[in-house]
Amino acid sequence: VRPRADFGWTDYYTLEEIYAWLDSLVEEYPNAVTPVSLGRSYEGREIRGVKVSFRKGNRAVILEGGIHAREWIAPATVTYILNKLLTSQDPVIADLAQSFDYYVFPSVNPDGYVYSHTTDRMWRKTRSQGGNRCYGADANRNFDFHWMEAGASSSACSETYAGSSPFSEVEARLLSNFLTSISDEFDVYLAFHSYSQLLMFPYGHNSDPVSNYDELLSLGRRAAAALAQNNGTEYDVGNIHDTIYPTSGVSMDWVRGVFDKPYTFTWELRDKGTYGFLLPASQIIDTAEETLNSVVVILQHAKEN
Ligand code: ING
Ligand code: ZN
Repeated sequence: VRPRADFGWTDYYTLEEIYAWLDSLVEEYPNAVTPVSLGRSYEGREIRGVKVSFRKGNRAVILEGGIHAREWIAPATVTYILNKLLTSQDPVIADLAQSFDYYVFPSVNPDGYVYSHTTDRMWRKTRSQGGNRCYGADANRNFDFHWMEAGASSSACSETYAGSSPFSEVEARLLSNFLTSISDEFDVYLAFHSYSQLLMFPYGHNSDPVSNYDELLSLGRRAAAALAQNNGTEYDVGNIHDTIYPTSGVSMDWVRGVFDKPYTFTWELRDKGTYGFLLPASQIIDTAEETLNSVVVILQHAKEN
């Protein structure tokens, strides 16, 4: 485990290193950062995160990373944003850090993340025992909202295996239980994937516009414009169904569909296929920094509305 001093987003970190870093935040910011655990994964690892709260009475924002194991830029970006919330001297970011509480989960599929480090770099799913000697389900097809209606597979060996039933995967179930327990607290849900450079909002199961479609589209476009400012990185913006492909049982749609949360977005981070899931570590900081710019636009809007 590299020491805290070496946690500088110049490399991808192991689960152990990310968790050690979370511990260091709790130590360094005892009045603002508290540890949160969703419970234990299929293989018994804790699914850990932190709550950041500088003020009483704030509404909350959720950051979800790593539901897909091989998308290493997602936990890297989520931890980068978390760090900036705690350390940034930029008055806009410092204000947003004070104005919301944050529940931050860098790696909600820890078994898969570890497996992608130790055994199979291209692993996506959980590591539960499926059928046909295949392992794992797609935790981002396993949520109980229009489960298995579109873009999900009932074959245990498929990369998009939806699981044997909604919330069959303990990781998805624990995340949903936690979100349910704090559902009165939050209005913003931000999930991070890679790759394709897309910024998406609900839904995936059909293309019917959500009630605030126009607001989300224009907000998403403004966020993408802010993202592009640093490095010219171009994102497409729209609902899941029309922007990437039909899907169902994904975490964001469950949050929107069950709790009607107004501001739910999913990023497909860099790149557009040159490196794909194997995005070089030398791109982490630029990716995370430009992404933060888009997050800021969304949070400022949420704050004002
Ligand atoms: N793509 C996402 C997937 O789960 C996605 C796209 C994310 C769709 C969130 C819907 C919601 O298939 C990757 N690369 O994982
Ligand atoms: Zn993904």
